[in-house]
Amino acid sequence: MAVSHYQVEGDDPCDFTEWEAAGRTNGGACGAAVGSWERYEEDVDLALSIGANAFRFSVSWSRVERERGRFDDAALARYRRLVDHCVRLGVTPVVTLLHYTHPVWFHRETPWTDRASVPAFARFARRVAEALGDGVRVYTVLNEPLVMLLGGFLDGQIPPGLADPRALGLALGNVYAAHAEAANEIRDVSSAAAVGLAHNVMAFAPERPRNPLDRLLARIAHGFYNRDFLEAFLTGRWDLYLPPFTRLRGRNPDLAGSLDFIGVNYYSRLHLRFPGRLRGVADFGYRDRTGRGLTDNGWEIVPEDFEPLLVELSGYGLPLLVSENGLADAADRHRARFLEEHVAAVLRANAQGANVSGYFHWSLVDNFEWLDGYGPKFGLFAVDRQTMKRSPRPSAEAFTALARRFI
Ligand code: IFM
Repeated sequence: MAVSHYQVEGDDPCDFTEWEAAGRTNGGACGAAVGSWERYEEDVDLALSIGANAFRFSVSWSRVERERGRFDDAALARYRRLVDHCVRLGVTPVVTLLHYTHPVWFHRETPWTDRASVPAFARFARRVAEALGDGVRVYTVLNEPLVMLLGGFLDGQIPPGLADPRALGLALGNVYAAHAEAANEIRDVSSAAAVGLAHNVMAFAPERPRNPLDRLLARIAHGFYNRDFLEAFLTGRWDLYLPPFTRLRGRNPDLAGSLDFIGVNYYSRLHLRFPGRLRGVADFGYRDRTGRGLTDNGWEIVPEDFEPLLVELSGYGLPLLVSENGLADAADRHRARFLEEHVAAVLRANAQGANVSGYFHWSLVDNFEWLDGYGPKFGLFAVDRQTMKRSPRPSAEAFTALARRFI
């Protein structure tokens, strides 16, 4: 089961809070979220009650280091209690160190475009690993770093809100280096820990299946988004092409060998059409080509593309973990079938040798969905945000049935 700090904890001033205050989101302020800072143990109990045996959460950098260089022992101790609770119940804690948000000082003092970001992140990683101790055996250090980089440095949709390919290139190199150094720190503190990342993977299709340019763009998007960015973690070298004119190249020998496993966040498929009418070389969007209907936030449901993606990524020779998979579905019309079909895709991939060793559903509870606020409902449990009461949706039973079969 997966959650992330900002989306559930509440009252955590950080760069995203400033973004909300500046009116840069469509969905309003995060505010109290769903109160998990006070309810994490209850949330783990809920996950266990429906059959989960692992709990993926993230540590809030802004809580732990609200002021640069001053670590908050009480915040670290709170996460330690969460880990201890998981361990006591036999639920494996899986910890992410950067799930989109940063302390307010970060973009001002040590932004990703500056090499100083690397030791800043590595120091935070070490402090967290020391505080959480050996109870944590699995780290997905960065969550969806490519989404963070494209959104923050090319699209300008999330902090720091830049649209500058040069800044993107600098930030990319430093994010890679930060991962490598954080991996070293974690392994130094906790030699048994497995280190990975949670990589957002998309299926890409040509909008017009016979159009050669749409097909070419879908191939380029797949290479760039699903493979080339990830391969740098294995080879220590990157050469990323973003049509029409952006090429990002670099190397960092410390990056090679910095992963013990690859976490895969999979949700949907994008259809590409040349030329882009709005901007760039292509328009891309979701279409209901499988006839299953779109999710509440308009995403296509495509379990059939999950299997080949997993098989392809398994070619890198590392174990895979499905670190997120889920959908926005307030009425719970699609979720049970979505779960069953995606787990079936994992099993088929494994039958072809993919070595997927776990599945995390996104999400345990409804939560704050970034730019879209509290609109999309991803939870197996609905949350009444007045009382913070969690109530299972019917699909929680489908999750339990799968957990009984496969755990
Ligand atoms: O809610 C997000 C999560 O923070 C990162 N992966 C995708 C989810 C659904 O959009």
